[in-house]
Amino acid sequence: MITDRQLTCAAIHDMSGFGRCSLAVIIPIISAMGIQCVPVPTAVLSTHTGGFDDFVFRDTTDFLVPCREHYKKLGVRFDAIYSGFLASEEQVDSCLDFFASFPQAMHIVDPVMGENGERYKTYTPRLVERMKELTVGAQVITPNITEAAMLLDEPYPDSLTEAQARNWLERLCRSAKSAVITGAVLDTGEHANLCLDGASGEYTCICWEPLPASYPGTGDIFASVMTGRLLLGYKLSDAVRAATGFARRAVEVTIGNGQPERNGVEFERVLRELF
Ligand code: PXL
Repeated sequence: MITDRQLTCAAIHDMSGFGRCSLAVIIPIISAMGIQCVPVPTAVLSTHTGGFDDFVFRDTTDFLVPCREHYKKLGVRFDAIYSGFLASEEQVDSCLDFFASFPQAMHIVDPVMGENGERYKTYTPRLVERMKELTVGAQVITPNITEAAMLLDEPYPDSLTEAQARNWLERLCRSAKSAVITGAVLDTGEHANLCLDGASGEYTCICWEPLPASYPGTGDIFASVMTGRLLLGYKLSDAVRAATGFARRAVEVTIGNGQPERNGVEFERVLRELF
């Protein structure tokens, strides 16, 4: 399955300095999997927005299109384009433009918008509406349960049955080719990552007993490992299983570190497992 050609992934996400989110996590993880990561920052922040006040934020909207034009001119070949946190409505158009410019690449959309039933501080209702457009035609989308509810115009569920979660996946697959829902709380009390491969119809539910802590950036760890595995030729269910396992291991070694949850997951301690 492993190819010897250097795979390349453009990562259209923000660069948040402290707190282990987005590009600060995505670049090392994708690189550890032997894949070249080309970061395309949507914003530069001093920290992520989950639990920090007074963070410094610079929107880089005017950077995205010229950046894409430069790569096109250079003839850079992307095997995947993986998008996440966006800073403005206009960046939805820039991402669509990126996808259209590299049609042979795998388009992975993490529709980063919120967690625990709340929108992130910088996300307006209009930006949430526009994020729905990005999911149309994507190979795989990876909303957490909060984002899945937003995409489907459903109220945030405290818990849901597996049948409901599967129904949500089917509805998400009316826009995207395949869908993953992360961090769902099932009515059994278990937590789950669930996926539906739109092409094969394969449905997978990976459950675990809830852990005593929850960290920002866990979704970025999950989606980066999943993206890497897909690029290495794994089928969706195996990529999701591997990504769930790695994210869980990283969270397990972080629990009990005496740090606030906002400092993020100490994935550096287990990064070598991806090599
Ligand atoms: O991990 C999601 C994320 C990405 N980018 C920024 C964030 C968050 C979550 O809080 O604040 C800036």
